[in-house]
Amino acid sequence: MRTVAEISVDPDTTTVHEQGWQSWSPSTGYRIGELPHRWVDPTHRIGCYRAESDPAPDVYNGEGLLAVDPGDGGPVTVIAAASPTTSVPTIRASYSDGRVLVSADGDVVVRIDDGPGGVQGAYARWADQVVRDLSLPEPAPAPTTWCSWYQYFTGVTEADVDLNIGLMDELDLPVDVVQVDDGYQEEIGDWLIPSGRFADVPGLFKRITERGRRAGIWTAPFLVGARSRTFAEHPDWLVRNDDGTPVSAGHNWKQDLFALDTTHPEAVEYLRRVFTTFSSWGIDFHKIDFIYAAALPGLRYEDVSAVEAYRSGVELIRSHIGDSHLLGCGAPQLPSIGLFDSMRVSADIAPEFLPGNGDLSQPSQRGAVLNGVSRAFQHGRFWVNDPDCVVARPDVERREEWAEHVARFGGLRGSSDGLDQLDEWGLETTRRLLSTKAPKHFIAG
Ligand code: 9PG
Repeated sequence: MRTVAEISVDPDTTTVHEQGWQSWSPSTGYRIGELPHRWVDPTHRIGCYRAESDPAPDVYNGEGLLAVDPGDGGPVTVIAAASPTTSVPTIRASYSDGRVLVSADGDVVVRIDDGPGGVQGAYARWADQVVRDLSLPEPAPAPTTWCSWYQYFTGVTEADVDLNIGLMDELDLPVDVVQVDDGYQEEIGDWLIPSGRFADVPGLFKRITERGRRAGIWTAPFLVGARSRTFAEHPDWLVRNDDGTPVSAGHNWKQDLFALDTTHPEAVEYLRRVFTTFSSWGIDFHKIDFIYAAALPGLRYEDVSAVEAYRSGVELIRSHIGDSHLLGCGAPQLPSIGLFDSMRVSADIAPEFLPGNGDLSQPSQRGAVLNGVSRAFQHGRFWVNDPDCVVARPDVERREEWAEHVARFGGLRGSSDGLDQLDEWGLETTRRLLSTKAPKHFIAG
C-alpha cells in the first residue's frame, strides 16, 4: 500500500464513501468514526465481498473506487482505479489528526471534483471519463422481465412457470422476458441437466417464445458445486491454490463451491456447449450470476491475471449468445465495464426489511436500497442498473418503500411475485413499474 492522497478535513462534517467489489458488497458513505458494513459470517467474505481483501474493521475500504466528501461545500476527492477494466486496486482510507489518509495497492487517479451533485455527481463525472476513454456505446434500454426467484426460490417447478405465463397473458402485463431462475438445473455446474421438477426444459422455453414473449435463463456459469457431475468428472477445470487444492468460491446451497478456470480449453468448450445449446432453445436473455468466481485469485491454465480471466470468461459467453441481453449478478463491478447490457448493483431484495444476520450483503430491502442509491451514477454509463426485482405481494415488509425505490432507481424492471399472490395494490404497482421507462441517467454528469 502506498499513500495516494492526504486530505485535510473537519471530522464532524466529512463522509468517506466506499464502493465494494461486486453486486452484493455493501457500498455507501460513512461519517468519520462510523464503522463500515462488513461480513458477519466469514463464509460470506468470499462470496459477497472481495475474498483477498481483508481490511481492519475500522478502516474504510473501496475496491477500485472511494470518495471523500468534506461536507462543507468543498470539493469531493475521488480516488479511482487508473485502468478499471485491467486491474482494480484496493483503496483504503482512515482518519487521523485532521486528515484523511488514502492508500492504494495499485495505480489510481485522484480527482478533485468541485462540480455539483456531491459524491454521486463526482462519481458520475469520473464514470463519464471512463466511458470516453473506452469509447463505450450508450446502453440500450432493458426489456421488462418476470423472474421466478423471489417467489419460488430453488423449489421452482415447470408448472409454476406455466401458471405465471398464463397469468401474465390474462392480466395483460407488459412482460417482455420470462426469466427462469435457479432451480431448473440439477446441480450448480451442471447447466444442461434438468432438475426433477422440470420434465422438459427446452419445451418450456418453446412455449414461452410461442406465446410471444422472450425466453430468459439464470446460470452461475463460473461456479462448480461439490455435488455436481462437473466437479466429479473434471477436477482439472478448477482454479487452484499453490498446493493444488481447488480455490474456495464460497459456500451456498449447502455445499462447497469452486471456480471454473475460464482459461482451460476444455472448460471453454463446455461453456460454448452450454450457451450455444441455450441459444438453440430460443433463449436470448441471460442472467449470469455468482460470476465473482472467475475473478478469484489462483492458478489457472493460462498465466493471466484474475481480472483478465474474468473478462475472457464473460467475453466467451458473449461470443456465443449474439446480441442477446446479458445481465450480470454477483459481478465485480469495475472489471465488468463494457461487457454487459445490465448489471445488478445491489444485494438481493427479500420479503424482510432487514437481513437475518445483520450483514447487508445478504438479502434484505435495506441492503438492496443502500447500493441502489450509491451506485445510481453507473446507470446509463456502464450499463442499465438492475436494482433487483419488484416484489409487491402483501407479505413483503414495507412494500410501498421498495416500489418507490424501484421507481426512482430501477433501470431494468422485473417482477418476481407469483402473479396469483398479488392483491389489487400489488398488481397495479407491478403494472405501473413495468410500464414506465427509466430515464437515461439517474445522476447528471
Ligand atoms: C439464485 C439467486 C438469485 C438472486 C441472486 C443470487 O449466499 N449468498 O450470499 C447469496 C447471495 C445472493 C444470492 C444467493 C446467495 O442470490 O442475486 O437474484 O438469482 O442467486 O440462487
